[in-house]
Amino acid sequence: MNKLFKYSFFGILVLFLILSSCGLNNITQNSNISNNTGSDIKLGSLDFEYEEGKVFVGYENREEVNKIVEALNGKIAVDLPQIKMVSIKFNGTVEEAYEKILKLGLKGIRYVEPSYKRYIIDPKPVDNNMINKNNETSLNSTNPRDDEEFSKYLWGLEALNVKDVWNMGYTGDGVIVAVVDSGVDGTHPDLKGQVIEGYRPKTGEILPAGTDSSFGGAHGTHVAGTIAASDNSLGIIGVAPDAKIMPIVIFDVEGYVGDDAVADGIIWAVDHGADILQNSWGGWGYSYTLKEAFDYALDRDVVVTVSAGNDHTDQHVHYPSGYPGIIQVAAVEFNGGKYRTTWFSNRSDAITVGAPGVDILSTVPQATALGYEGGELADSFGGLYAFYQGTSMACPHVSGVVALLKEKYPDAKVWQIRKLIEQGAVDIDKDGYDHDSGFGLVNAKNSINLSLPTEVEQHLMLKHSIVGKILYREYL
Ligand SMILES: [Ca+2]
Ligand SMILES: [Ca+2]
Repeated sequence: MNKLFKYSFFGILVLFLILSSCGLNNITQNSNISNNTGSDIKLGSLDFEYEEGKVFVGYENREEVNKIVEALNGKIAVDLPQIKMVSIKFNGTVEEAYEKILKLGLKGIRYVEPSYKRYIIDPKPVDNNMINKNNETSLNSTNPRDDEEFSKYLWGLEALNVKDVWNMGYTGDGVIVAVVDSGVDGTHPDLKGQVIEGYRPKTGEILPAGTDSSFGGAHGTHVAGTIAASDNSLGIIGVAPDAKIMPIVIFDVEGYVGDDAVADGIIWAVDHGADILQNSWGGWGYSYTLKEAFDYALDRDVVVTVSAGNDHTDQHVHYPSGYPGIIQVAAVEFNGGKYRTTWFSNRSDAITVGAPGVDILSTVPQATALGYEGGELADSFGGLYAFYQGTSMACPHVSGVVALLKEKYPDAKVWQIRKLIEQGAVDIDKDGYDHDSGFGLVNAKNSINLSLPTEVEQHLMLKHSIVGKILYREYL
């Protein structure tokens, strides 16, 4: 897809979003369903891509759910009492289901919504000229890139000032990062010992430590390497080389598993000790189910990082990046002697910081792994590596920095970690906070040297949501 086409495409998409936002306060309008039954059930918008034959029901009163199952002649697929949600499979359209449910006149049902489609944020094609430029340019000779086999390619580590933090003794030891993605090849020589037990919500399967779970492709393995590739002189080194990776497979063999299964995966990760949830994926359509699953994590001091997306748009309706309380990451390049946000990175007033997202070398699945998609370099033990770029590659740099901070401050609240990330960032692009890079380029050294904020500031987050309300929410 060439650039011009891409810009035109997103122009049309933005226009579509503006048009479709006309009825935001009554999200049922566009689907010609009138919620005039006196019911206060919130209905998810049908203006975005979703799956037929499935609805998610959020409840206060579990008994009422059975009436819905009966009316739809359906079956419960996923049942998550932790967030008071069930998903129901049935024969028919979601629009028909909405009508049937509203007719029941139920009390104690909070919301009914469709199963929206979401996608891995695809890496952008890498321009080989850019690789050479970034490899050869000395960003700052006082910030070396370590001495792994391919350290010369790891410009992101230098941009983050991360080696100084390792020298202070912080390497992510004892911190668990859940990589909510396409699975991870735990058999890769540079991820050996780094991948702990994970979860596959599609099948309910526990994934043993050190195994290959790259069911949905190479993406998750690349993300995992940026966070925690091993300090073993082979290949590359992660931002937090002593952190551990917990794979949560939400892009499985047949693609996205659905917001209900993702919620199951998030709850599993939180209940099994994850300190950070790393998310380089997203899509349109505000989901209450997904929102409440992430809140389940945030309320338990689990930090959530999400990539902003590669669509170049200035928007607020991309989820999970649009949910309050998360750390949203833009992609930064080093170009023309300075750091700046890349052309493809999404813009919005919800960007937290930018991080290296161009020409990022990281681990990819071995030829024997499920997610094998080829690679460009091999280490001396045959481990494969490839250059990817995108906000998907920027986000794990921030997850790595968060892992270093969590080692220093294991009991920190989510809002405190977020503050450290924001306050330590180096201002780039327009002066001060801006819609491209947020607070600027993330910097591990600056952030680790800050003391933990001790008082909750009255700093409220401005967030727009697809339900037409401007949500203010204090930092969790
Ligand atoms: Ca290594
Ligand atoms: Ca700025």
